[in-house]
Amino acid sequence: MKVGIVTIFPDFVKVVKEYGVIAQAVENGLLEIEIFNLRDFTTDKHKVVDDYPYGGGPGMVMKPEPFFRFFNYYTKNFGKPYVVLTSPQGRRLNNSIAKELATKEKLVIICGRYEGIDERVMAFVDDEISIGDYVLTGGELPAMVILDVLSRFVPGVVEEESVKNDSFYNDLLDHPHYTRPAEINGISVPEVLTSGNHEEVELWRRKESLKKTLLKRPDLFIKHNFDEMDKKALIKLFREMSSNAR
Ligand code: 58G
Repeated sequence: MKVGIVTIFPDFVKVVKEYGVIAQAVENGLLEIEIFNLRDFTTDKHKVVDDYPYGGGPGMVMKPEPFFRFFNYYTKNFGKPYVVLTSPQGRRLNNSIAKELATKEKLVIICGRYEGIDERVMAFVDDEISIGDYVLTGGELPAMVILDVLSRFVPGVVEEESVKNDSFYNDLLDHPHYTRPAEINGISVPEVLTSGNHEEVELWRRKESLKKTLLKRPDLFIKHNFDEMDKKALIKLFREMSSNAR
């Protein structure tokens, strides 16, 4: 999959492809990330990308011409991309939207700055996405968040098992994790995890997921579709909670 990010701060955005799982995915050819400097698509000596708003008012607006020249350049060279604009007015990002974006062969994410973008650029925009109900100084951090979350759904980027875990059970919070040593500061790893009983481990993890979700995110808990393992885990959890109360 090919992802382009259009920004006036390419150095700020480029770090997203230089670390961890995303860097590996780029190395393995699973992800192709290209960062475009919007100023490269200006024609004037001073590479101006903003201008005063018609009608007056505070702040500046991103000029349309550099975007038009970018879309023209991109489409001529690579074909028509799916274009996302990061904005507080967009639909709220979640795993399911990320999964959808990960199916696009060519994705372009536009990072806005200033007060906004000339409305005529919207003719090229397929999708507006927000990462939450707050206003940032620019769309670069949302673009990096979108790239990060969608990359987990590009086949081969993270282990199949962990995507499966995530997409099947993403309406529940994660269970606790432990690694060596078996005891530290007088606190031991739960016995079941060292028992070697895979089924019991699975059930314990589900119980802990359900418990954490119920306590921290009751909104997610009530929406959850409970399967057979959930029911077994819940019975275990209720027993445990009521014996703690006695
Ligand atoms: C309209 C108005 C379009 C995304 C302003 C674009 C971007 C928060 C989010 C803009 C953002 C989010 C101006 C600065 C968008 C630009 C940018 N803030 N919640 N700020 O995802």
